Amino acid sequence: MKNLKQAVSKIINESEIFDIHTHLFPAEFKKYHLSGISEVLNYHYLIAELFTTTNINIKKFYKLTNEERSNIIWEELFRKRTPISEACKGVLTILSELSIDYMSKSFDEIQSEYCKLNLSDLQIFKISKISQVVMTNNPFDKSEWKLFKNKNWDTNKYLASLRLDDILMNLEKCLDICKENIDRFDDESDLIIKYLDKVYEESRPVYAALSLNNLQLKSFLKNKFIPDILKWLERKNIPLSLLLGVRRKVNKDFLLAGDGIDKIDLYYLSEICNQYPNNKILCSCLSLNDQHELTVLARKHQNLKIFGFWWFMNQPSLITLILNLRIELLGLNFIPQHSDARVTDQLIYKWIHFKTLLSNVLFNHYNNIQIKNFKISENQISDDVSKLLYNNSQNFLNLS
Ligand code: FIX
Ligand code: ZN
Repeated sequence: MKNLKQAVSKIINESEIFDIHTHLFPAEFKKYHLSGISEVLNYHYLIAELFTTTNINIKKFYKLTNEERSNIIWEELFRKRTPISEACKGVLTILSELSIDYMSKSFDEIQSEYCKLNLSDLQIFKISKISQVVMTNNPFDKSEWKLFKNKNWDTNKYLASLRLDDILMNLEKCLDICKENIDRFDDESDLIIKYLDKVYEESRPVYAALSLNNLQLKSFLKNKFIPDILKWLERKNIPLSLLLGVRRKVNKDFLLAGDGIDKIDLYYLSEICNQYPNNKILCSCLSLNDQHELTVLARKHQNLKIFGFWWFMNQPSLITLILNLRIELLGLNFIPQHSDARVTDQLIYKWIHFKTLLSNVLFNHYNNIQIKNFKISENQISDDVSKLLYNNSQNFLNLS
C-alpha cells in the first residue's frame, strides 16, 4: 500500500472506541458528573504537579473553591511555567481541539469561551468517537450508588462496573451496608454474595474490579471471601479486573493526588489465573517494572487479558515502548488503552494522545511486514484497529 501512514492514521481516527475503564458519570447524575475547564484543571494529576513545583500551602489550597484552584493552576503551570508535562499538554490539546485561542486570552476569557460551547457529555463522546464507557461504581458508597435508583441516563453508553476495593479496605463498613440490604444470610460470605446479587440486578455490571498493593495481591488467594466472589463472577460470566501496584496515600496531605507506586510480585497474578481457570482476569499494572513480565503472563494464561496504560504508565514515551512490546509478544490480543477519565472533557485529550501513538506504532509494524511481501489491505487494517479499540473489549466482556 502506497500511503500506508495516512491510511493507518485515517482508520484509527475514524474508528469507534470502547473505553473500558473510566471514572465518569452521566450528566444526569449531577452531583458526580464532572465537566468543563475548571474541572479539567482540577485534575489530581495537575494538582500533584502544582504541589511539587511550587511551595503552595496544601491545606489552604484544598480549602479553596474549584474555581479558585483552577485559577491558581492555570497561573502557576500554564502562565508562569511552560506547560510541557503530559497532564499539562492534555489541557492544551482540549483547548486547541475546541479552537480556543488560549495564548491571547486571560483565564476568565478562556473560561467564558469554554462555557459558551455548552458541551454535553454525549457531544464529547461524539467528538471523541466513544461509543461506550465503563464507569467505576462502588456498591459500598450509598450516595454514589443512588445513580442506579433513577436510571434517567443512557444505560447503553454508560456501562457499570463494580468496584470492590472496600471489601479489602473497609470490611466492617461493607458488612453493615450488606446487612442493611439483606435480611437472611448464613454467614458473612453468603451475606456479601447476596448483596452482590442485589447490586448486580440493579446495575448490570460488565466486570468487577479491585486495585491492589503488593500485600493485598500476596494475600489475595488467602482472603476468606475471594473463593466465593470468584465463583460468583464465574456464574455471572463477568471478568475480575485487577489494577495492580498502587500504593495509596504515599503523601496523605495530597489527598487524591497523593497515591503512588508499589513494588509487586506478579507470581501471585499467575497463581490467581492458574487456580481459577474459569474466571476471566483483566489486568493493568501501574509500574514500568512489571510490564514485561505482565506481557509474558498474558501469553501463558488463556484467562488473562492486559488492558490499558494505567495512570503513571500513561506517558507517551512509555506507551510507545510497551505498545511495541505488547504487539511483539501478543500480536493484537490485548486491550491497548482506557482513558481513566474523571472529567468528560478529558476523553478528548486522552484518546487523541493515544491514537497518535498507536498510529505510529502500527504503521511501523505494517511497514515491516510489507517489506516481507505481506500485502496488507485497508480492510485488514480496519479489522485490526476495531479489535484494538473496540472488539477485544466487547468480546472479553461478552457484550457482542
Ligand atoms: O484506582 C483507580 O481506578 C485509579 O485509576 C484512580 O483512582 C486514580 O486516582 C486515577 O485517577 C488514575 O488515573
Ligand atoms: Zn481508575
